[in-house]
Amino acid sequence: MTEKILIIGACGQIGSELTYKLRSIHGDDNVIASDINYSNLEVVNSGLFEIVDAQDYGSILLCVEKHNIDTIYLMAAMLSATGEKYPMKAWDLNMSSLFHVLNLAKAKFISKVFWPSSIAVYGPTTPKDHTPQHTIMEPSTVYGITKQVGERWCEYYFDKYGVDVRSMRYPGIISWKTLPGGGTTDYAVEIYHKAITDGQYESFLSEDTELPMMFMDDAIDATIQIMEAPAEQLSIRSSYNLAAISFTPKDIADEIQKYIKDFKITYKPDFRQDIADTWPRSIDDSVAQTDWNWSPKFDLKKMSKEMLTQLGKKYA
Ligand code: AKB
Repeated sequence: MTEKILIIGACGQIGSELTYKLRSIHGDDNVIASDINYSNLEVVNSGLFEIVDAQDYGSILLCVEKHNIDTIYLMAAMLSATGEKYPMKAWDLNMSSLFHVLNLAKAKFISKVFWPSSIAVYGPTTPKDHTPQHTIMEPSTVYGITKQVGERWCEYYFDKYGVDVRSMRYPGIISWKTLPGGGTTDYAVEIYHKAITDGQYESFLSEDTELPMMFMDDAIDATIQIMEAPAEQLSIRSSYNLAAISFTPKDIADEIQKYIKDFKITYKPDFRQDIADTWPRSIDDSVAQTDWNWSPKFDLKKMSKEMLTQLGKKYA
């Protein structure tokens, strides 16, 4: 029987591209996109779409039963920067949505779950370079706390109830189709847009702030790879470290200047600098490499070329 997939949070930066990719693999009729509103018309008009409130168990169940869903990708979340403005809202959304989906799997309405964690699970006491899979985790943002607690619950549901939940710790994700919203790593997307539209960018992180990042195509490939991996190959049921590139705002600016000679960058760090300062500079993802053959395809050079080419066409 064909697998039926529901993506919750399909209008967002990663959810939208996951929708397109999963439809190309499983067929349009087998992938249902959903979100709390119609905020991304490209996704809404691209195939089957349902309004689903991730915080309402009944709303998700209704959709699961209507479409005979087997697998849920839970992509709805409040990210690090917005979460600091609305701590209780971030806690409620990030935790209740995860519990609803895990409980649907526990009750056997669905058989498989993907839930993204983040490098935000790490905090100021974590080793900053080549951060290992198992290490100190004392996150200092609400978002990071929800992701760390979420990881513990994923492992608990796997151990106690046999729920097949799979997860990875996304770094900052860079893409050109849909803008991210409310994250600390968002500068690395905005900078390419502003380079094309304004020829300049004011960075909210300082020039030497190095963070782990990844191009969208790699993030989507990783997500699909972990979901297709045989269950017995997965040794981690909390969340896998995942890595591709690490760079600073200055590194991107230098790369952009190779294409746009007079591109100017200025630096005005704001509250997001305090968040970035608690996160790792680089990640050791050797467990993901061993367990499910993870390896990224994009470095900063290749990604910058692709971003500027695609955005150049978009704004032409
Ligand atoms: C954020 O900046 O909050 C996210 C993340 C690293 O999870 N992009």
